[in-house]
Amino acid sequence: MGGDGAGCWPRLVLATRNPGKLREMRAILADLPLETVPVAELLPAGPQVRETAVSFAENAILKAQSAVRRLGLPALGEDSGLEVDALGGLPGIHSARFGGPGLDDEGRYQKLLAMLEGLPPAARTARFRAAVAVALPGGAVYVAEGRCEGLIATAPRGRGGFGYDPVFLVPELGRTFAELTPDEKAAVSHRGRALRAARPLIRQVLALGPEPVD
Ligand code: ITT
Repeated sequence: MGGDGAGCWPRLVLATRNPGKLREMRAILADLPLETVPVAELLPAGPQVRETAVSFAENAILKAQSAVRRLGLPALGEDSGLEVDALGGLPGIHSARFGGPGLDDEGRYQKLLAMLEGLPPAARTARFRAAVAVALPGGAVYVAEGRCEGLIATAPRGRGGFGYDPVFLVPELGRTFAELTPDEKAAVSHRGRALRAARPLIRQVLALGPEPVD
C-alpha cells in the first residue's frame, strides 16, 4: 500500500492485529509518503503482545518495540480504549477484553449498556483515548496521544466502525461513531487526533521532510 511511490518509500510497520484499528490507521496516514505494512503481513503467526503495562502510552510502546525487535523496522503501536466515568474509568486499558474472552464486540457493548441501565444522559459521560508510539531500530521511541469526549448512548445505533462505536455518542454531532463516515470519525476520534499529533515526529524520524504548505 501507499500509492505510486510504494516500494521506494520508507516502511512503517503498523503493530496492530485489530482490523478496525488497522483500517483507520492506514486511512489517516494514507497521504504520507511512506509504505504502511501491517505486522500480520510480516509475522502472520506472531504471538499477541502481552499488554502488561498500566497506561495506554506504555502499552503502545510495548507493541511498537516488540515489532521493532522482531522485524528490525520502524514500527507504530497503538493502544486505545473507552473510559466511562460512571464506572470509574473502566473498561479503559481493558476495553478489548471487557467482560471476558467469551464476548465479541456486540457482547462487550451490550454488557456496558446493561451496567449503565437507568443512568440519565448527564451521568453517561465517557471518552475514547488512544496513544500511539513510534519506535525505531536504534531504540528511540516517541509517543503521542488523543482523546474524544462523548456519552454512552442508551441503545446501539449505526453500522459503521468497530468495537464500541454503536454506543459512543458524539454530542456535538448527535450521532454515534458507528453513524459517521470513516472521514467524519477520523476528524474527531481519539485515533485521528493521536495520529495527527504524531505526524510531525513520523515525518522527522522517517526523514519524510516537512508537511507541504498549501
Ligand atoms: P492490538 O493490540 O493488536 O492493536 P486490540 O484490539 O487488542 O488490538 P487494544 O488493546 O488497544 O487493541 O484495545 C482497544 C479496544 O478498545 C478495542 O479492541 C475496542 O474494543 C476499543 N476501541 C478502541 N478504539 C475504538 C474505536 O475507535 N471504536 C470502537 N472501539 C474502540
